[in-house]
Formats: sequence, structure tokens, C-alpha cells
Amino acid sequence: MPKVARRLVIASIVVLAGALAVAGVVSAKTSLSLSASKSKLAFNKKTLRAKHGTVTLVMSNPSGIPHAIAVEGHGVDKDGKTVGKGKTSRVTVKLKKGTYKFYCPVDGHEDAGMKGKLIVS
Ligand SMILES: [Cu+2]
Repeated sequence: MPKVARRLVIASIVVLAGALAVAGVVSAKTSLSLSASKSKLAFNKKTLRAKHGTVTLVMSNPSGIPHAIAVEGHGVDKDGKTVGKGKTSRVTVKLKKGTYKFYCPVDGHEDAGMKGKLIVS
């Protein structure tokens, strides 16, 4: 392909991508923050809401107990890394509309109550 033609193709792709982004066709990116409890096996939120698309859950851990954040449902099952006091665990997933579960994947923590609902619209 001649250089000029190649440039034209690249320019068209850039313009098209921009137009799609403006039109909202490219799916949304959402970042949601939550925190582990300082003293209990719990999160500070029971329900989270997001628009469908790429969703990142960011969990801070102010407690001395290791925790992590994970998302599960509709074929999605992804764990963030387990972190200690003062650290942050994050997980990024592509989600469609529906209700998912977020939880702490450390043994026994989900059963003790470290879980909640993630509603994606
Ligand atoms: Cu935990």
C-alpha cells in the first residue's frame, strides 16, 4: 500500500473510533471503590451498581487480616490479589447486564459475610 493511502486508512480508523466513543457505542468503563471492615469479616458495601462494560472493583484493606476482591456470575469468575493492611486489591472484568456477586476469596471469608451484590444495567 502506498504511504499516503496507508495514512488515510489510519486517519479513518482514528476518526471512526472517536465517533463511536462519542456516540457511546464503545461500552462504558466504571470504577467502583469499596473497603474491607477494620474489625469484621465484612465489606463497607452490600450492593454495588455499574453500567455494563468494563468494570473495575477497587477494595482497600484497612484491617490486619488479608483480604481480596473477586467477582462471579454469568460465566465470569475472577479474583484480585490478596492484600494486607493498607494495600488495595483490584479486579477488572467485562460485564453484561445482570446481577453478579462480589466477595472475598480468602478461605471462609465469603461464608462469614464478605459478599455482596453487583447490579449491572
Ligand atoms: Cu477477606
